[in-house]
Amino acid sequence: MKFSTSVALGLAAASAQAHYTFPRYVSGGSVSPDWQAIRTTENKYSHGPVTDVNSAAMTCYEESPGRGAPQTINVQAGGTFTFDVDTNIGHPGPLHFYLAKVPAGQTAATFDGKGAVWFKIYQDGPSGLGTGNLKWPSDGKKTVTATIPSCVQNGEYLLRVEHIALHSAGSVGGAQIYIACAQINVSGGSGTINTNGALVSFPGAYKATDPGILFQLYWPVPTSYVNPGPRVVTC
Ligand SMILES: *[C@@H]1O[C@H](CO)[C@@H](O)[C@H](O)[C@H]1NC(C)=O
Ligand SMILES: [Cu+2]
Repeated sequence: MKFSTSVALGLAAASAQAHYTFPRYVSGGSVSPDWQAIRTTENKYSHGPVTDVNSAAMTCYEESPGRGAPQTINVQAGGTFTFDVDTNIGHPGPLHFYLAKVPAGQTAATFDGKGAVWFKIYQDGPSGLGTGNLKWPSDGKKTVTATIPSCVQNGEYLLRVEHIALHSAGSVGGAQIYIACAQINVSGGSGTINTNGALVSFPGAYKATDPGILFQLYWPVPTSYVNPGPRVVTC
């Protein structure tokens, strides 16, 4: 009895270690404290994923929706924002970044991120398609960096990082989605961005059966990967 309990605990610890969160940002070479400009996520202890794409957790995976984070970080349009991963991107899959402009009368700390407000600014996919040896650009990364498009409008935004782990994605609900939202204030943008037809809601943007979510990672050997969600908005 004792033996099997410790074996079970060991397995649980091993799988929890592969899970991850995005609690910190990197600025000027230093790493921030946890949950300063990034809203505390529900998985801050478990590090576990969202697996229901229709869940309210798909917005920002917040522990306490409505609370906001204490800080909002100034970022230049065309500049970057780096999330520090706890402990690293431990599973294979695509990385996405989305932005949502905070509506007039609200702030990055108060906006709930609901509605068709999100546009995608980055996605990546694997190399090695058709070889049985896929390589995902974010695999094992300790930090992930979003570049804020130079053509955005100035003002406050939520910046949503999303990594979709595909190692168990061959059945519905098997994809593991890791999410966090940073509060940023953008200046220096040209404001010429065109988000027509590219604004989505979370939840709402994805279906459990989207080919990039319900996906056989290992067999049959994948020959293509289609990221879920809208087009990437570029300048
Ligand atoms: C956002 O940036 C603008 C331009 O630098 C600045 O005037 C404004 O005070 C900033 N807002 C916050 C909340 O920091
Ligand atoms: Cu995991």
